[in-house]
Amino acid sequence: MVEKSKQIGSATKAIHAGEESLPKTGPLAPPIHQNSTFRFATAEECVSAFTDEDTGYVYTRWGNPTQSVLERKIAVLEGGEAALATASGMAAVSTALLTILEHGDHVVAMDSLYSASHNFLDKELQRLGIETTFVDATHVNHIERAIQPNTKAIYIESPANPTLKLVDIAACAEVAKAHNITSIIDNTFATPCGQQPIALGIDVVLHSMTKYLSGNGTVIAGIIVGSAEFVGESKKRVLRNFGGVISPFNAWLTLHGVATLPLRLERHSANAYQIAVFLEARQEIEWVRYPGLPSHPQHDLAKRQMDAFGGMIAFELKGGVKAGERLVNRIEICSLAVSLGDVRTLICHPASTTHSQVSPEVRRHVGITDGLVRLSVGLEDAEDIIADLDQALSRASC
Ligand code: LCS
Repeated sequence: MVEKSKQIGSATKAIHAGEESLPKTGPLAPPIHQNSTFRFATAEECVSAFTDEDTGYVYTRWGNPTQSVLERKIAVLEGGEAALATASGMAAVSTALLTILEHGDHVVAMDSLYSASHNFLDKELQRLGIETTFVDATHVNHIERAIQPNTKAIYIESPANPTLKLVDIAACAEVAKAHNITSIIDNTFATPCGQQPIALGIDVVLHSMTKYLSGNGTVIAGIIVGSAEFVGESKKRVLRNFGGVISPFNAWLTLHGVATLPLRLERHSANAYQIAVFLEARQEIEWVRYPGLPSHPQHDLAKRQMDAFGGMIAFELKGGVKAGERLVNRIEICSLAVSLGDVRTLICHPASTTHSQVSPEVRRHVGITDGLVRLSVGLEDAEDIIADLDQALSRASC
């Protein structure tokens, strides 16, 4: 019912999708199947599960009932045919790309990406004889211009970590389709409740579920969503053999997190908007980037393609790195931590932490300045986060 109906809202999907497969009588909340292997009554049953996975589970590296509930839930939320959960967001990035690419292939990727994704595309794929051209994907014509006869994938992040740059997703998908290239988007910052890339024409959506999807800072996990054919290939050819599978416990924690995602995202977004407005008015701050602010250079695009602007803000302190250090040393309610999408407000300095693996030249080129501070706005009362930032900014400028 939930899976078939396009009319059903995302809050209902987040709670009920994927759970249709559970027995009608028994535990209400999806239980955890914390086991590595599965027992069969007969040799025929065992052979049949090996050859046709729809007939049963064999071994948790191949799949697990708890994982399946989570995968159906996210596939329905993203509007994709199927999903494959992975051990981390990076396992989702590498698995999706390795499903498509072979020695001699080429990728066009956005230049502003999460650092490990950038490194994977730049360094690790190069070791396998796969070249990546990085472009400023905020102009989709740059993507098209970089396409070569051997280009097999276009890879973007929107909003990008931590610059909050956006890509015109529908235009990017159109370019990919015109050239018969697989388009992949990392939708971690927006979440399926804030942006629906598959409806905009993208082939493959992936997430670090470590962030908003699980939401409580308890899990490392990832997921790939796409056609049943793509997801099947990812599972059989890559994930099963490379081994980066999700644990049942992390799948279970995540699927209970996802149930509250629509509600959480509303609050993350409402809080972030208030805080972005507050920051923009502060004299200690050079600029603020938030897709929901009219000052965001791509605000019109954000309004067109996003249903919620999310909880991520970037801002530049006038005093650069030193002012940033003073600010993070003075916060009391916000936490100095990497990661994002947590119920708690997290603050970090990407140039010295999350993006320190990216070269200073690339950081400068994509706009990760030394004074850029990233704020992952949590679910506390907005007034309390603002009061904390207010006291920290006032004391940091002394
Ligand atoms: N994609 C994006 C957009 C991310 O922000 C991250 C992690 C990943 C993929 C990788 O996911 P993971 O393997 O960690 O689950 N981003 C982090 C960050 O900004 N701070 O710490 C991790």
